[in-house]
Amino acid sequence: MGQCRICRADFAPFIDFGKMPLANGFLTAEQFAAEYFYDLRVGFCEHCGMVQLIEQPDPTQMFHQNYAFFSKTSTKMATHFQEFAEDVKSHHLISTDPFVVEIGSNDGIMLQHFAKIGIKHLGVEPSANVAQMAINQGVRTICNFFDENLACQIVEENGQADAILAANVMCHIPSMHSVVKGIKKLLKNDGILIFEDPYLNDVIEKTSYDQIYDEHVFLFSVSSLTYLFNIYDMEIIDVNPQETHGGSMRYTVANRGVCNISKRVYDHLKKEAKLRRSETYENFREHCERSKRELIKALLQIREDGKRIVGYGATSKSTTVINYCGITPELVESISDTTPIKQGKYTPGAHIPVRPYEEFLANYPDYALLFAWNHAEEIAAKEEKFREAGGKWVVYIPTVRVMA
Ligand code: DWN
Ligand code: SAH
Repeated sequence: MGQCRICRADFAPFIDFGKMPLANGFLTAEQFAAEYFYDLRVGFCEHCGMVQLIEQPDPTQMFHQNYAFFSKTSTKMATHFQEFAEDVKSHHLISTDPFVVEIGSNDGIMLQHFAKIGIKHLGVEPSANVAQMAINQGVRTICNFFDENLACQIVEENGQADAILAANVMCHIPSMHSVVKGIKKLLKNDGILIFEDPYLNDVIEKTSYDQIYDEHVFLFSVSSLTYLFNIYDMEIIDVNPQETHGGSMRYTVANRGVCNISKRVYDHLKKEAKLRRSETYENFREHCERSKRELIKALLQIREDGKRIVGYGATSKSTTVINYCGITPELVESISDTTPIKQGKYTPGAHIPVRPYEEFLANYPDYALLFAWNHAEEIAAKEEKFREAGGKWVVYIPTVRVMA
């Protein structure tokens, strides 16, 4: 049993992925013996509708000076955040000297577009290595976890914000009440909060269970967030589905009564009726189990045929897939990744070697298992030569299949 982080009601898990290591806990052979594991179980709170982990490692174990994810590793995401910033600049910064705060600003992928034209801005980023990268590029960044206390400190030092932005971070923060209280204090009365996160309905429809890992403590929906913001006299005034990260939702939130509510919000609330029924999650569990069986069967068959498989992208998501499905280095010999901090290390739990991308190019495997499936378009364009050389892709979202 768990207690809902939003409404305090008790709720039961609907799926248990078993013992899991930290999704970004890439490690050296010397660190294997002391590796940390927790139980990855997910539940649905029938009272407020929030889908969440039962147990989550302490945030300081996940976000620190050696954080392994750098946002700028995807060129498509760089374009996405440039467009996000343009949209904010042209529609939401109406005061003469606006102030923009971004929570979870990582390497500055979005805030750089405000910094370079001299807009007053501040990033809040607890992982010191990625924060430093942003600072080096002229993005003002405070290295800390966003919460109510930090929000008060920011207001004292900088004044209130016109816009608070957050991408793929709100769902990472267990203490949501402190976060929303902080946002409420930090935002001007007519200010705007715009954030996006993986969308629960996409995860359910695509069986993208790999969006579930330690860092993602919540899977948000319009309904569950409506419940949360309502407590603080705030309302979702618009929602915009995004294709990023396999299906996300961008939420625009304001203090109650300040803006009109878009029809899209009501439409989504209606569409989400099935997300409030527990059988949706029972079905999801069955789909996960089937995906696991089919993926292992496909990989075993390829190996029995004497062919080589290399993973593509040592993503956080892959930690759930690898450990839940029981993928070993005998099945997937290594994983190619462009991030220097991951290269030369081993994947969490299963200890598959992570190798530089150049090795993939120099020695194509027969099959590449697409762990970075959310970047499929960008990767397919880049890897045309692999396909021409006879290389095949194994994909598992939304269903397991091999693509020539
Ligand atoms: O929510 C989160 C999202 C935004 O980013 C975080 N909790 C952590 C992280 O999740 P992820 O690791 O699953 O994100 P990505 O963007 O799917 O990771 C892509 C990985 O693949 C990176 O390690 C870089 C690598 N990569 C690659 O080797 N070649 C990526 C691309 C596009 C490539 O061409
Ligand atoms: N916004 C970026 C990064 C997402 S990864 C993008 O979309 O690509 C999640 C980021 O949130 C990490 O950089 C992590 O260090 C940061 N983070 C985690 N908890 C946080 C908190 N309480 N406050 C601010 N940032 C946090």
